[in-house]
Amino acid sequence: MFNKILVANRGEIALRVIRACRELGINSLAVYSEADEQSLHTHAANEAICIGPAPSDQSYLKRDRILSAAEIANVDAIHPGYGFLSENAEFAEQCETCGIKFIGPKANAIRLMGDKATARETVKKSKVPTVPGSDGPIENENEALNVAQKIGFPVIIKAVAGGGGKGMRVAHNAVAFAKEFTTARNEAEKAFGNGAVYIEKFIEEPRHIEVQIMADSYGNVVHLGERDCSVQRRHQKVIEEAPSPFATSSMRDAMGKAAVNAARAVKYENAGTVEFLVDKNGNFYFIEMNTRIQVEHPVTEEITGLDLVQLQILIASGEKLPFKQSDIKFSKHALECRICAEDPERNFMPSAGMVDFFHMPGGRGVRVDSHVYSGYRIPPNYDSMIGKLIVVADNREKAIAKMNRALGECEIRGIKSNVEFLRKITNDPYFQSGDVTTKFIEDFFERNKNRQLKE
Ligand code: MV4
Repeated sequence: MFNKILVANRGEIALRVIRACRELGINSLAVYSEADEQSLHTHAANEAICIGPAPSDQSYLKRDRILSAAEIANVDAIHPGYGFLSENAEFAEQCETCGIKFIGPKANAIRLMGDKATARETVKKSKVPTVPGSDGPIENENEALNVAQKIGFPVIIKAVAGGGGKGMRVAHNAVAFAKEFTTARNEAEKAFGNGAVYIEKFIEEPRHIEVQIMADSYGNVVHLGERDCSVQRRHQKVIEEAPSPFATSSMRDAMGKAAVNAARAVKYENAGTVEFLVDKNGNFYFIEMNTRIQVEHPVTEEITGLDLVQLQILIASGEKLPFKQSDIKFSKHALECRICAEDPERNFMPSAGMVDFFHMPGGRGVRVDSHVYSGYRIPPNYDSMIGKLIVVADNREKAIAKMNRALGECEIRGIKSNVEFLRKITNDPYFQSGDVTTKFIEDFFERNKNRQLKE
């Protein structure tokens, strides 16, 4: 087992990894930017090294500085968390070259899944259902139009280097297609330095359901069930839950098997998430694989009783998965709300600054993963998520009631937060019914606008 792990991240996930290390008896090294000297991760770790100024590209994204810190402190492994360098294949490779274990998949698997067209083609060969579309990237407009006409409109044009919703365009007919194709290519070139795009049939009002997988370095792969992340705003998840209120046990089984096959297709190792779009008839289609631990991993932990971050560390250190698929039992219902420093009344504008007072709920079945405390100053340089509120209860209805109660106990002063907005969602009858697609928040605003007009 490792003696010391460098945590190459900040905020709640850095703290989450440090806590896992401590429970396993492993020393932790925090790296921090000048803006994060007073951040909890800096203080919770056994050691801490400053790696540069506040902007991420001068600190948390500086591979050479992080590797220097790793060498100076003599760490055995690096946990990248999510975001930053977590899906950077070159960084994973550099770690291995330096004799430091990267806690995550091999660089090759990151690379294959990072190219979204290659990912599609690779899993398609392994019996994983994909959305009807082009075979790989498409260069030429005529060829693209042929594919679009073959699969039928509407179609969606996606950047090969994209993911998370960036650089996507929808075309509803052949006339619009020419324009959208060119725009998508130009946007992709600008955003990623790679103009390559591919085409898929556009699935209307899908659910976003993803499957957690875990794989060891001996070829054992299991799935840990699904998470429903349909409640999103501008491609940012807002509420996640497990199990999905839409998934039947046969869907769960089939998606689980497909996710395991997707992981096997790239000889995947460590924790990963296979994303599917699910249409109204319950057909599911692979769209992407995320090769990291995800923000919403706690809902899976709460319904399986497993510690995913500890498992990541055990697997990286060369241990076998301590269970097989049939040992994994799902029970209860978990919900997660992402608490963000933002102002819902000003179009969710980020709200950095001094947190004068910060009180989080507690009680049975309530978990808070946050790096924030009273008197903490939120730097303006990073993501606006300041914590996650996770609840678990016997069923979905009780979990929603618990979440509503817990949100009511949150007290955050000095900055704006989305807590009241989250609470309104938990009170929404459509959310409560579980009939929720990726269009939910848009519809939610529409309904509430009408309500205000009527009153
Ligand atoms: C789609 C789609 C409809 N059809 N692909 C958005 C994020 C990226 N990971 C994939 N996304 C989508 N891909 C096809 N073929 C609709 C979306 C999409 C979406 C997906 C998940 C959650 C929220 C979303 C919001 C808008 C669009």
